[in-house]
Amino acid sequence: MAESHRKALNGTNRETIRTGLSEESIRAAFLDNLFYLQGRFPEVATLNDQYKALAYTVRDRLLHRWVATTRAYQKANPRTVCYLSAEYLPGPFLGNNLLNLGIEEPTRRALAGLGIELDALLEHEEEPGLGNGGLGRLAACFMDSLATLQVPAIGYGIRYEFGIFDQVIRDGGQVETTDNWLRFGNPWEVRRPAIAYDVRIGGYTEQTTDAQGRFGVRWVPNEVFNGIAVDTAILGHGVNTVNLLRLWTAEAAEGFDFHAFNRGDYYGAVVREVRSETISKVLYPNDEPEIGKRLRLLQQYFFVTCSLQDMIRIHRTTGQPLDKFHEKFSVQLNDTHPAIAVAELMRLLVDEHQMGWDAAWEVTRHTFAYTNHTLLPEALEKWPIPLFQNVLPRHLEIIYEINARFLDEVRLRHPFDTARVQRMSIIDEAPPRFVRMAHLACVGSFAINGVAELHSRLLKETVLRDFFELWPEKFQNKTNGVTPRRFVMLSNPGLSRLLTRTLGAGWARDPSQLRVLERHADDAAFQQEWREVKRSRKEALAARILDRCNVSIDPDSLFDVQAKRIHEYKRQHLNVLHIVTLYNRIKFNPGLDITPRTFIFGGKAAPGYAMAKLMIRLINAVADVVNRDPDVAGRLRVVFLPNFSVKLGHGLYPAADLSEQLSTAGKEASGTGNMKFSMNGALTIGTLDGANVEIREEVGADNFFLFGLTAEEVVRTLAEGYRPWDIYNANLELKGVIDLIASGHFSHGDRTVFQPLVDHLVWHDNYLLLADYAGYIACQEQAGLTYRDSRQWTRMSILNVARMGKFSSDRTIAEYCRDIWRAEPMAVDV
Ligand code: Z16
Repeated sequence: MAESHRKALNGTNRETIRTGLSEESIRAAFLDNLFYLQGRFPEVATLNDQYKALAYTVRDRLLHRWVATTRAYQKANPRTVCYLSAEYLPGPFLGNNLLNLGIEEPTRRALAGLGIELDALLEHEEEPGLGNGGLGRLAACFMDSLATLQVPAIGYGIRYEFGIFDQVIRDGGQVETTDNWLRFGNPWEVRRPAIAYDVRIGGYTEQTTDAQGRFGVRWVPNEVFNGIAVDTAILGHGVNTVNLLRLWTAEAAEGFDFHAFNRGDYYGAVVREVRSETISKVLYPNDEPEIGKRLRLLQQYFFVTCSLQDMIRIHRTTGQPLDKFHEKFSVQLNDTHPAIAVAELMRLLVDEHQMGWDAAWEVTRHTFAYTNHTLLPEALEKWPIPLFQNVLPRHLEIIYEINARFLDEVRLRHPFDTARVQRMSIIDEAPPRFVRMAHLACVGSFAINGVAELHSRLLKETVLRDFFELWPEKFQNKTNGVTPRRFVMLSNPGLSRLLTRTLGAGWARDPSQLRVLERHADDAAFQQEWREVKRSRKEALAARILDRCNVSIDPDSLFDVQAKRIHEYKRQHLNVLHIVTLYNRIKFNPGLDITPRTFIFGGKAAPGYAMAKLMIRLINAVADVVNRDPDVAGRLRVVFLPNFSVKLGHGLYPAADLSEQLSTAGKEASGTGNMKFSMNGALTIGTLDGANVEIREEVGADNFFLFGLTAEEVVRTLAEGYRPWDIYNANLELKGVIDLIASGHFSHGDRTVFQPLVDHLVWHDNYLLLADYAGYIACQEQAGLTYRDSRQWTRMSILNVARMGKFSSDRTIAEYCRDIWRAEPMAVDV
């Protein structure tokens, strides 16, 4: 913590019930909050009362830093990063804020003095599940790093009333239930009713003429509602910077529609109010776009217009003219979800602020930068024109104008190349015609980046190739990272203590210092401590699994973990083929000496993705049979941990020995779970995909279990007419595994259950599981043997942690600041 900060907070003149950081101050504040905010006294307080009293106690301690930061920003008027993201997965706040404030120990003691256990309150917190997976969690890591690096930033998004569904496993399959995360209130948010903007929808446009005879356009909407700001403080680690996560919630424009009321339509007015509030009601639970879902388009436009109007308001308080907007703000588009911002900023500047088109375009194209997160063609967002026209008629006109000018540029560069013009157009002419959001994002941005080296290269060679040929200078790579505060310090305090004792405390802000660990990699005493840390996390996870899933697992077995969204390209079913392979080997050879393993899965499937749901069924079905079979007891266990979340991740990453990163090469843009596992000392078994490539480069090929085709080989294999049926017939062990699944062995004799999955594998297998099967099994065998050599395994584990410094999101953010945002750190004093 900055020394000035400690002084200011501990100085007697400043220490109040809302700022003091000592055990006594925290205890007094806790009791005060319990009484005055909850109306409770200790004897009758529920766990939730206690949790909230503590959360308010911690929030108070953030608040004056928040105010100090706002003041400092107002005074210095620094260049500010605005991160536009439809998703954020920040995880629970309490522990992270305690960590970043440096008051976990006094808080623990303060509560213990009242007979309350801090861990029980930490466990009670419900996390905001405002995202689907990697993309939302990346946004949260970026917010953490921006604050820690003291870079002025605002994260803009949507305050979904219901986040990602809760996953329950019933009869082996996924059942979705609503995530009512706000049920008990959210102590971290501050609602700002005064920060509200109009959001218009639908209607038509008409030409206008002003007093000077100039033409303009008026958009006459048929619905208007409001977006209200709801703010959450994001404190950096060991600094005073508190940045803003500003999420928008939708409300009716007036609480009461007098016009309707006068017509006697009171009921209709209330219904309209309810309808407007549905805009921020629920997160779409897909990691791929929902083509043609009107509400999803409304959500995107809703948060984008509120955010841009907010930036314009802030910019006007600086007294600078709007043609300097891009000097104040750099706006990052997190995927294409906010890409409508390109047209919306044009509309705001041209229609609402009377700027000429060319001047407005200069501002716009210097404001935005676009991050792409996928190469999967089905994941590229496009909106049917009839829908778009209906919801955003003015924006469609603006997009046509942007497109016309852009295509002129393409024609100038490539005369006679009409195919290219069609390929690059923002409009896809195939009926009913679509707006291609990635093209809009590319045309309106000064920088375009992928999220790992391989992904950025493939972007330039495949989906965005034409754009790369037109504007090579726009293309960059920014390899993803994760915050070591949440994913090492907070999740793995035992490892953190060992690291700090060995290296000093600097590693969390400067993880390149972890390299010093290399010296200890073969030190027997250090190795012993290392294993004890891992062992304790495995025991804790085993206890949790016994409690939640009623399965007992052996902490001495190899914990082999795959936690991520369920997707065919991520190939959880390849993992299952390995499990069934081992199962068969033991069945055929009961005395077989193999490394005992516990396979742990976690992850949600999109509710409409039938094959992913079938994969969950398969995992649970195999678990059911394997865990009950006495022949394999003590050697194989399989667990599906339901409802994977950031919070569950805290318990999972530190307990893993082996991290499964199995995506078909060329399909996973980056992956970030791969980084969290390795930073906690798990070894990776993986393909040359996404950030795996760079992880392997950093930790060294000897410390990584590599298998599988390369991205180039994948393309070639498919082009040459891939025949999985032949592989199935040529590999007897593989055939045995697939036949066993097909036979109904794992489905109570019912051969139909897994037939779609089996048929798909042997006849199509677009993700090349069968092509990679033999290599994967051999590689797993190697991993199992290595695990038995505990000195070798521990050495590899230590070297992984020592060499993972590159994957701190601080490094990623520093690169964005330098190469894209041109943003500088600005220290805040209190
Ligand atoms: C998402 O989480 C990602 C991509 C996407 O198109 C949509 C969603 Cl919701 C993920 C990528 O799959 C993953 O490889 C990457 O690490 C992550 O975004 C963050 O960049």
